[in-house]
Amino acid sequence: HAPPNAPRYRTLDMPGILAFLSGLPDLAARLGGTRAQWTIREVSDGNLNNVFVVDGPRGGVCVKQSLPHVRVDPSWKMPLDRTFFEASYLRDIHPLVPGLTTRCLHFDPDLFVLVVESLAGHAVYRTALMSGVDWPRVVPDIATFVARATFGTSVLSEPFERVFDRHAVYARNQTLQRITLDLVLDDPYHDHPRNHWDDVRLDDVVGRIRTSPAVRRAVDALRLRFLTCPQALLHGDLHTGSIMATATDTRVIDGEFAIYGPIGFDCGMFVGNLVLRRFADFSPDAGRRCVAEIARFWDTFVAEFTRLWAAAHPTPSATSGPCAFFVPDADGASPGRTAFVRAVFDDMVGYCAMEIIRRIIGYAHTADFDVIPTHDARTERRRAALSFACGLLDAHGTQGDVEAAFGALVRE
Ligand code: SR1
Ligand code: MG
Repeated sequence: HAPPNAPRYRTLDMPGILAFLSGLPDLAARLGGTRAQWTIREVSDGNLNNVFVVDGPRGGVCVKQSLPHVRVDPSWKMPLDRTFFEASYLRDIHPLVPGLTTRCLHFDPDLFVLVVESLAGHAVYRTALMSGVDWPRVVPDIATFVARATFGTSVLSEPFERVFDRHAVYARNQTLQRITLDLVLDDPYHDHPRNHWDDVRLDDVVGRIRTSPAVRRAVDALRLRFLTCPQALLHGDLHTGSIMATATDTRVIDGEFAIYGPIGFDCGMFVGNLVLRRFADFSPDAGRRCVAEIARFWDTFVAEFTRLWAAAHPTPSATSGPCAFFVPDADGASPGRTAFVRAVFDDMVGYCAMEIIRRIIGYAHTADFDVIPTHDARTERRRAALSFACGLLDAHGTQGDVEAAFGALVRE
């Protein structure tokens, strides 16, 4: 049934997807051959949408369609506009990170269908990590992605008028912003029917998270920053399931949660998922490797972000650049830049902790712990991850570097 504000909408089945593509000459040419030669398979993996991969003799495409409800819960009704925001996000950031995401090939505003390049041979990074791969390119690639996509959509690189116009577009992405506000930043910190965990042995650590005054202060501040600190265009859901990779190629997908917000939110969600993986990994050097990965992420992010900043504001002139008050001092550093990057670090640490917590006690859990063979061991590792996240929030704002914030992972 078509929602009242989208009269031409219908959910496409597989023959419907093939018919849709055959009516688009550019996409049909990309696939090659005739419609009878195309193959289609459903690859829906996330919580929200239908996703299909279509292959033809010449190439393949990935087709994503919004549903009028959450895919994994049809009783949870939802507007269709999320693929519009994902298409907009890809069009805005692809020029900034061309090799690190996919190109938007087509968006249909009646059917809310988005078509992107297909990533043949790539694996969902979370699944790859669970199978034990070690792909050293992914972490620095994601750091580079975040640095370039956020810097390039901020007032640090563009006139504020253009940034504010774009911000106004994504400010309409309220359905998914509400999901993040509720599911990531709010529900886990009080009783809510969407929360769930399957072992009462987690109750005490959940109680600790909810009653610690320092944790409550940090959570309140981070929730407020999410809504009041529109530093740059964020991916908004940058967990390891939003990354497709091979050993040598990394692509960020699924930008439907795109919004303006604090840059450390994207950093923290990614790092939080690395930490979740660490707690599910029993290999003896898992902690050391995780701390090294987080350090590599942060160092690469800072190097790229400050390189872009210095290149955009090369001289200490009061009138140059889109945002002249961010010029460096004569020695090339900048007190403003140092403070900005430090705030991104604090946000990264805080949102990392909130991502860990919501993935264990909130609505949307991740598969990371499923590889652990026994229920007792799964509970013990979840408990350890929650305690670690609680510690991050307890000390929030006092950890000056990766070692101070995450060093305990070596011992966990
Ligand atoms: C109802 S949506 C639940 C979660 O799935 C998405 O991938 C986001 O992470 C969201 O929080
Ligand atoms: Mg997703």
